[in-house]
Amino acid sequence: MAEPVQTPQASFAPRIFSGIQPSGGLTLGNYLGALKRFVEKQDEGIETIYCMVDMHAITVWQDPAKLRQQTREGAAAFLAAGIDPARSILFNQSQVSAHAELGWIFNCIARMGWMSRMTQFKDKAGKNSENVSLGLFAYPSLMAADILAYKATHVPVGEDQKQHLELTRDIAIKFNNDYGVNFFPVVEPVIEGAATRVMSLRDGTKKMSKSDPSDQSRINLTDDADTIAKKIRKAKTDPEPLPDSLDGLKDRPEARNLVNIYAALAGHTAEQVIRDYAGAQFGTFKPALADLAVAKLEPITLEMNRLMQDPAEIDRILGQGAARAEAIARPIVDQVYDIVGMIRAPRT
Ligand code: AQP
Repeated sequence: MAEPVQTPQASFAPRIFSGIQPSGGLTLGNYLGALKRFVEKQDEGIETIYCMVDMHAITVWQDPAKLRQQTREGAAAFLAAGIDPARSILFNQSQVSAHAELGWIFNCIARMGWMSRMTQFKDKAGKNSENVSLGLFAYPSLMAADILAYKATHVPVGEDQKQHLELTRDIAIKFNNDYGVNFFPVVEPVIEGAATRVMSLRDGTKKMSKSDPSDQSRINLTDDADTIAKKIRKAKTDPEPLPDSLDGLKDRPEARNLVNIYAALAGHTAEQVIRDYAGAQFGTFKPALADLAVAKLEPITLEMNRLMQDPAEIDRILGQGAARAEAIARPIVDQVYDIVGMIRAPRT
């Protein structure tokens, strides 16, 4: 094994990568924790690469026709939220084989012990860990490949992905050390905003998730105005009015969640929301939140519906994005093969 080397981060040009699984319809959690911030990043003068990670989605069973529909719908959500395919690269993961190829190399870098500590695997596998797919266990190493196939330096994500990004850093460092190279950057997670972890509307201790069996637990980006308002009205809360400081929300996870959602949608801090609504009952706060949610989400939903009328156009955008992504990732993965010692002979 070669001598360990330090990785000077300054030598890597900044590049942003992030993805969303088409494992269901996108939720308000995906919007506030990821999509909304992806759009903001587009204007920061750094190259932005965004991906519907369909290969991650099949780590749990997906009906093929639904997977295609969800991938297009996810892409439509990116576009409707403001991702401009001329300024950002937008594609679906399986169209760029570099992800799977580098994922395999990283399966040989990551250690079983590292993977066994991943809380998302434990949560998703639950008591059924003997029966879940090997892909679900290896998920974080494919995620590292998604990011590092582009030598991305910054990854905007929700709070739940923090541990996977730490693993991505460990994989990059171990690869660099094992092969005595300064090849991969050590990525920075970018976890920002008032709603980095949007919680279920039925249980303030559980993450809002697209695969939660209860549709009442989440707001889907495809929900119409009435449905959004109803779900917020029925969201679990407690009988107390809102306090006059954030400290007063410490043991009130459901109330804290609604305040965070309001803040993130309004572009305020949670402190500002508490100042504005100190002493308010949920009978006042929930309708205000519902109005705000509808005002922010309805234009996105309408635009998604419009885009979904023309699936061929969505596929065209994803194909173009894939060609641009491939042009970046292919030479990087080819260099990885050279570093690792794979022969790449000319085809005669
Ligand atoms: N509740 C959430 N709050 C804030 N951010 C969230 N994200 C997801 N849920 C929340 C962020 O959205 C991005 C894409 O996530 P993903 O779809 O790839 O996977 P996930 O985190 O496992 O999301 P779900 O909805 O829970 O999917 P399923 O149910 O299929 O597992 C990430 O940046 C994530 O942090």
